Order: sequence, then structure tokens, then C-alpha cells
Amino acid sequence: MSDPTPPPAPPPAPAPMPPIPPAKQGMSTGCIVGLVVGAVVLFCVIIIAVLAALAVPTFARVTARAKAVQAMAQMQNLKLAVRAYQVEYSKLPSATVPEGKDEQQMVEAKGGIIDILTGKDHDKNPRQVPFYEPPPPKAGKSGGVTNAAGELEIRDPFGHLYRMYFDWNGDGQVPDPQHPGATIDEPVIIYSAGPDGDYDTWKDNVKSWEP
Ligand SMILES: [Ca+2]
Ligand SMILES: [Ca+2]
Repeated sequence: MSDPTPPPAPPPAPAPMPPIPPAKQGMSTGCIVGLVVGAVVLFCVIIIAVLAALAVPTFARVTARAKAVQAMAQMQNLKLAVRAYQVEYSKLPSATVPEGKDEQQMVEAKGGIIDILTGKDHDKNPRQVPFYEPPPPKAGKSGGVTNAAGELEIRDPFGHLYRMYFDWNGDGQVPDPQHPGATIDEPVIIYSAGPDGDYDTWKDNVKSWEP
């Protein structure tokens, strides 16, 4: 009788996995959180920059539009004053150009013509009727601004003088400054150079005859 075969030795128990050091575990989570936060912040910064880039020109357009609306209102006031003078004296006001002559003469809204409409010129507005109330000056650049020569200038909200044409010969027409040789069926027209300050660029000009 042989010795019974000894039972095989049980396989050695697997070595337990070394525990992850708590310090290393915390660092990995922290890195991930940091990356996520960084990405979110970067995303927010990009969004804000894009919105700001979009908002600046929009704001500029809205501001220019608001000033153009204001210019139109100021021109209509000036035009009403001219029409009131015409009703009162049965002629259009004229500071330097004899009535019925040289309607091609452009008149800037300053000095003599304004003195007539405000009643300051007692020769050409002998009843001293204050037909016109100039807009208040704004920052010394727009509205009713007194220049170095002591003349009152009527400047649009962009800081430039209004320009005018009068129907001095009474045929109901004035020269069209935008289209040389053409006429406009109005007793008086006024226009602003618009936001670009250039009277010859008509795209942005504000015109009393085209509301
Ligand atoms: Ca005319
Ligand atoms: Ca212009």
C-alpha cells in the first residue's frame, strides 16, 4: 500500500492590489476639475469677446440712426420757421442773396439767415417775430453753437452745419444738390452731411425732402 498522494497545495492567494495612495488619487481629480474649469472659463471669455465684437458696430449703428432721426427733427423745425417767415412776410428769408436771383446759392445754417429767423435782424424781420428757436448747444459741437466770429451756427448731431436751398424766384422749385441740373418741388430744402460729415456722400446724408 503506497502512501496516498498528498493533496496539491492550494494556489497561493493573489497578492492584494496595492492601495492607490490617497494623495495621487486626489491630484488626478483635481487636474480634471482644473481642466474643466479652465475650458469653461476660456469658453466664456470667447463668447464674451464675440458678443462684444458684434455689439460695438450694432451700438454705433443704433447711435448714428438716433442722431439721424434727431437731425431730421431739427431740420423740420428750421423748415417750419422758414415757412412761418414766408407766411408773415410773403417772401422767403434771404440774408445775402437778392430774392429771385441765384437759386444755386447754397446757404449754410448760420449767421444772417439764423438772425433773421430768430428776430435778431430787425431789418429783414422788422416785426421781430421769433420764428425759430435754435436747439441748445451740446458739448459745444452740435445744436446752436456760437462760433469765434460771434455767429450762431446750427450744427447737426454729428457736429456739422446744415445746408439749405431756397426757392427765391417763387416757382415752387429749388435746385437738387444731389442731382445737379435737377430740381425739387419745395420752397426750401435742408440737408445734413450725415454721420460721415461729408456733404458729397449722399448715402448717409439726412434730407428734409426725403423722410
Ligand atoms: Ca425756384
Ligand atoms: Ca455724407
